[in-house]
Amino acid sequence: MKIQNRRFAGLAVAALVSSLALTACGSDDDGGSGSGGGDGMTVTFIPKNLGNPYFDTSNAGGETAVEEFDGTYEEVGPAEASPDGQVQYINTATQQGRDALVISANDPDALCDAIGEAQDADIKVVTYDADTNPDCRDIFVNQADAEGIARVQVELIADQIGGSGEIAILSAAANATNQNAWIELMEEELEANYPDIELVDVVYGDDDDQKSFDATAALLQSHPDLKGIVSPTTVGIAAAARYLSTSDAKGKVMLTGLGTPNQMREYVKDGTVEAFALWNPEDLGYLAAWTAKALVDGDIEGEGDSFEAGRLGEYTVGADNTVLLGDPFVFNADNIDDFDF
Ligand code: RAM
Repeated sequence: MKIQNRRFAGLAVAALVSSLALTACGSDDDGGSGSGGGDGMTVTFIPKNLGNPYFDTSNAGGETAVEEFDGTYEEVGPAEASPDGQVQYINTATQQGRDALVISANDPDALCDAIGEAQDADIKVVTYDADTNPDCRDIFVNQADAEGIARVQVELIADQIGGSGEIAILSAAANATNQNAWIELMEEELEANYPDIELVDVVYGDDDDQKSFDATAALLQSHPDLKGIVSPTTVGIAAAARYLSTSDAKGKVMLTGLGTPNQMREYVKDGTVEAFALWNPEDLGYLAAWTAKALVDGDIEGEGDSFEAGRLGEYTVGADNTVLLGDPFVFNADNIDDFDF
């Protein structure tokens, strides 16, 4: 764990703290019928699902940005993290003639037809958090470099289990582009650098609390020698921590992955979890909204173009029309109380 703290020491905690604000629920707000001009830009955020504190925080950042540029913000989305549910909301936003959509995709392909229709109607489409295939959206706002996200999780679990033994992954939805990319890179990292760690299972909790809780119980049953679980989803890691915290496996089966400090605090304090990682979700939503504005205003079209993202400053669109927020950050007992999201 100390290794990771050193590795990520370059990240200024103070900067992260100062850029975090208390966030309220980012659900529907002044629903605004589409405009396509007039008073201000209309921006619709479509998260993977509603009711996930991670998206409440990121979308609150989006709402702040939209307010800053005098646009109209709304958040809509499915209760379950499914692409079908998202397609309906994309279609509705298209009919309403919104100016921009900001989407965390539940599937790399399944949204592309609906997104194409939105683009035909002159709507700019930004993905954030979870991308579609690059050719079906305008720009992807990436929370952190995928290799870095994968590496930090492998380092954390390797450190926590003493460098050898069986581990499993508890993921989100089986088609989630972000988790699948990270899992593939974690597998490569394990293979290349951790010969004594065996990945024995990958299971899916669909970013649903109860399914993730049950999947944790099932993992422990089917793998009695399991030494660690990596859950690269804020929903999964919180559910797994809740399960472990009252089970005999507490402190014996280690758990890490990607979590929010507020959801994980009690499990860090009670010794269930040593350390986990994430980025700043509020900044992610904030940056995604400013990216949408730059697209609608015609300030950016693709790679090489730069724009101002409010308090975050200037960003440049990189390869594959991607904008990169920053680095992942490791949370542990020493720093978790510095954060409130
Ligand atoms: C969940 C979602 C989201 C992911 C985070 C880490 O909230 O799956 O897409 O980025 O976890």
